[in-house]
Amino acid sequence: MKKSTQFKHLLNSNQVEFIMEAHNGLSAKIVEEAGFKGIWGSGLTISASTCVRDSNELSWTQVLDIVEYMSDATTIPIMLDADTGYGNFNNMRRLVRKLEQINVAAACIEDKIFPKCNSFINSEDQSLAGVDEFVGKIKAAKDTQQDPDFCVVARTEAFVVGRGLNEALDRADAYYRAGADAILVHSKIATSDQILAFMAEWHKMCPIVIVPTKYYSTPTKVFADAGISMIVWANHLLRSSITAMQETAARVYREQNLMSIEKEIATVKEIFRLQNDDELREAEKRYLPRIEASILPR
Ligand code: SPV
Ligand code: MG
Repeated sequence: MKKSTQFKHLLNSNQVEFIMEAHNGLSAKIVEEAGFKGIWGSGLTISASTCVRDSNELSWTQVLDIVEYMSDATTIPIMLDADTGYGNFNNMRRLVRKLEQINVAAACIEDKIFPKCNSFINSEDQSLAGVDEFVGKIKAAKDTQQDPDFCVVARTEAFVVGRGLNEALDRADAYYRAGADAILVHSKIATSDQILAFMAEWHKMCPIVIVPTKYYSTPTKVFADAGISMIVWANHLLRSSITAMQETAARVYREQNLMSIEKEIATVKEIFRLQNDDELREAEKRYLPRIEASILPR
């Protein structure tokens, strides 16, 4: 099944679905091998993995170079966190064309202003895009896609910048009417109160996606009962790898040998497996001419 179709089915399934963050080809493959049915191409973790800020410091083509490796390494769909669409409606159209070419299933765009800033940094000072401008961007994306199953997920940052429930609902409603396949409602508070208040009023017009990074202590069943369609675990592979790398670097620096670390880390053989090295060995047997002993110089 096409990746876009897989993703559309996930969004519209009658149970809550989960997608996990990845930030390069390797982490994307690890997400798939863990059993996840989809990948969140996180703006935060893709930028952090290059050690630049989540403020559109990477150009959109640099982001897509990374996402293409993620797409090539996996068979499950990717939803790219495409920030604001990297510009206006016209940049959005070009983005959709390129995402389809590299087999990315969905783009999530947020109603902020380019260059965006991460939702957890000085968010009360951040501005929202005008509703009309953002609606035009959604329509432009939907009109551009060639594959009918490519999904555009519209994210509202109304709660994040300190606006209330009514504005979140009004924006979600406008984005849904503009053709968004789902709405991502973001919240940065430590409880799920804003999300649950939103769900109580939303009446299931289209699927709702959430990112419970800050309200992680809410049991998943609460979200399922509230009718949430998709949960994004947005940054947890990058965060766990940071901890692991810091511990390994510190220990090897301190101990000046590899003795204590060796048994706790992935083997080199495991790297080869993830790179699918066996396939190359098999292909060599098929395609690489053998150097016959008879033609070797004496
Ligand atoms: C991301 O993963 O880049 C997101 C989610 O947009 S958040 O960091 O919570 O804004
Ligand atoms: Mg982001």
